Amino acid sequence: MQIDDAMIKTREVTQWRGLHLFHYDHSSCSQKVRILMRELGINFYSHPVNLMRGAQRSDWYLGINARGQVPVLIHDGAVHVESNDIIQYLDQTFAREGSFLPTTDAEKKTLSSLMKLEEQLHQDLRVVTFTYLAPDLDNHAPAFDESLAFLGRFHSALTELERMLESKHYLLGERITLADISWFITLHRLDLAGYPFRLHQSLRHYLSRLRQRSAFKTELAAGSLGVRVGATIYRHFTRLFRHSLARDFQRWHDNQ
Ligand SMILES: N[C@@H](CCC(=O)N[C@@H](CS)C(=O)NCC(=O)O)C(=O)O
Repeated sequence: MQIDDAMIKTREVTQWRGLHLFHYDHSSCSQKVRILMRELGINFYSHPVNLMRGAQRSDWYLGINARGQVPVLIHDGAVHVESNDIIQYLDQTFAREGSFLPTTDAEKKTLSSLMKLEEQLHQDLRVVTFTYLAPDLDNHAPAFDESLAFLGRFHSALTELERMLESKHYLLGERITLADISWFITLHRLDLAGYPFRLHQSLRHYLSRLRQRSAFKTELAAGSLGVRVGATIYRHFTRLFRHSLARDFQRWHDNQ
């Protein structure tokens, strides 16, 4: 989605030429954009926004994106937000051969509903992230829902994805598309958090296949080593002594 020029208060960015990305290493929405940029070999000026230090709430940044979120793409002075829109825009604008857009009308419709579903589950993914994977240093995580309804929403979405993958390699068929790029980090994080992927075997194999692709593999290995090691220790500590997604999932399941 392109932000209306009149809404941009930090006027200097409207003069910027080329491609600029405001992003954060560990933001799922930023990760999907970086994966596509790697896949398409797109170079960009990088503007890291440290979400753990609240940099997204500076006046300067709010003057670009009043929502105070990453990612933001600036292309020749035009400001774009919403990660799923950004990846579509990038593909439409920069992919020569090797586009990740679907071709048929039926596939385009499915892409749009898959992206909508991924976006709808974004708040639930934040709950998963800050409950099972990372400390909420900036105090901006959504509240934990004791009813565990978020796990039910993931279960029905993953059951749907599993059904789509039973007869295909990728969500829309035999060719990788933006649908796979959009969903990958959500699935990867659920896996890291301990979601029971044994219930979705096709999805488990699909995830391993995607992780083998160079652009995806590089993204997963990116970010500072200190943060990645710290997150791994935190994740195991949390699982042992505080919250376990596998145990919570079982609790949710038993209550159905
Ligand atoms: N629907 C938006 C969601 C963007 C979003 O929630 N970004 C998170 C990081 S993944 C963020 O900037 N959070 C900072 C905050 O909420 O303070 C998109 O897909 O781009």
